[in-house]
Amino acid sequence: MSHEGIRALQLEKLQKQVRHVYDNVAYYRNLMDERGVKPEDIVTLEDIAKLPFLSKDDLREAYPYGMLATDIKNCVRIQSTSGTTGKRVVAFYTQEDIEIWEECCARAIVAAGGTNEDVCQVCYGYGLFTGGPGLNGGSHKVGCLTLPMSSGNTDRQIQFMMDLGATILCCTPSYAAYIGESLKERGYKPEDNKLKAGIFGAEPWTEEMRRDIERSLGIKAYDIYGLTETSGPGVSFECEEQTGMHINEDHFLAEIIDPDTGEVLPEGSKGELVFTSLDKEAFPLLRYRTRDICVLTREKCSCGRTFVKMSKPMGRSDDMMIIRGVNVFPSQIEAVLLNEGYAPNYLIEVDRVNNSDTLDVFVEMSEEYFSDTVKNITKREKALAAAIRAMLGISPSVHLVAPKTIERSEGKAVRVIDKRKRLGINI
Ligand code: DLL
Repeated sequence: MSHEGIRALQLEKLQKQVRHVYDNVAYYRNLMDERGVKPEDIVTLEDIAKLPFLSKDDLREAYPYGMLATDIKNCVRIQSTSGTTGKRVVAFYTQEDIEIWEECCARAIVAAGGTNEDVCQVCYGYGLFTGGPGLNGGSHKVGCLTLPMSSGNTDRQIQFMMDLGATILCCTPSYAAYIGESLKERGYKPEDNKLKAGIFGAEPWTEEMRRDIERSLGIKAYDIYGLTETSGPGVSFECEEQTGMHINEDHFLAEIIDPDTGEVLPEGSKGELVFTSLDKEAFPLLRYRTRDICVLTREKCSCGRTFVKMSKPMGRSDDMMIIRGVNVFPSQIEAVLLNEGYAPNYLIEVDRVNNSDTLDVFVEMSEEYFSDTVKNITKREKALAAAIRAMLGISPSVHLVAPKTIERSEGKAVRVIDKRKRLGINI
């Protein structure tokens, strides 16, 4: 489709979508009314700037049903963000929403060379996380033989991969790297497997990591992006040029804004990515702030696709980290510490060792605990690690340290040291 054709389609869908949201979502209608904007004020695509933004905080406030734009009887599924046990983001889907989502994932598989002759091994997590269900549905739509493996149990992954001749692998890039290492440890060479492509996303990864994975598995590795709030993976995907991800613009309208002022920035600028879902029925978010920082480009792509391309996310405009594929806010860890009777003197250290993320939490003990036996301190560390695991869903290493040994700060406290930055990973 020509750029003009895409814009015309987007405007038509946007006008319909704004009306749908205004009529059905009281939360957003109030935001629009506060700004004095009505659905009929959207006359051109640029008029989208008149609409208010939505953020994760709005979704938390409206939890669980406040953003639902259709009757529950029309919804057939929910998916949810990883991580928090508090107010998660819960996204709702009608059957039509699922069809479109899976179509977007199918496009990603086709762009990676997938056809109905492929065997597609999906080892993203299944369940509430969108990765497994999204790529599973996309793989069905392409007509691939789908292996719904979910994550973990690497022995079984390798057995099925080799015995059934998987040709496409879908998982997080860190898990792909781990599978590569595990194959090598078991004496396999890259040419021993039948894989030709991998579709990897859900966390930041570098070009170096791409080359590593490509070498160790003997494949071409493609990036895929998405977030629960916009339905999941498949908002954008890489083609064979591997120079950014094409956004499915017939379903999502992308803007880049200045994260501080909210001002819409011209194409080519680096800023925060904002999405409007153009045809979702159940959970249609308008101007949703992703907090992902990136650049959009409309340069002609050799693959022939005309959809705009987004760069890999270059960081975030909030303090969310992605650790082993799980979204983690430092405030969640702090909440556990306070709950467990510790003072908020702590330091979180994140690193990536052998392609796997590590999470270390250093916490000061009170004078009273400090005089404890080593056995008791170890017991306390284990209990705290279990409490953090219960909150985040991933296990940290907890280190209780002597009182007053964590550096105090005079300004903003430095709570997080993300050593993955040395690898060029900005999370
Ligand atoms: O991670 C959806 C997904 C599943 C995408 C499988 C790709 C593959 P959430 O758990 O809601 O959804 O996390 C969304 O993850 O805002 C980004 O910060 C980050 N993210 C997702 N894909 C990429 C990627 C899924 N390819 C958040 N590169 C987003 C870098 C990514 N970061």
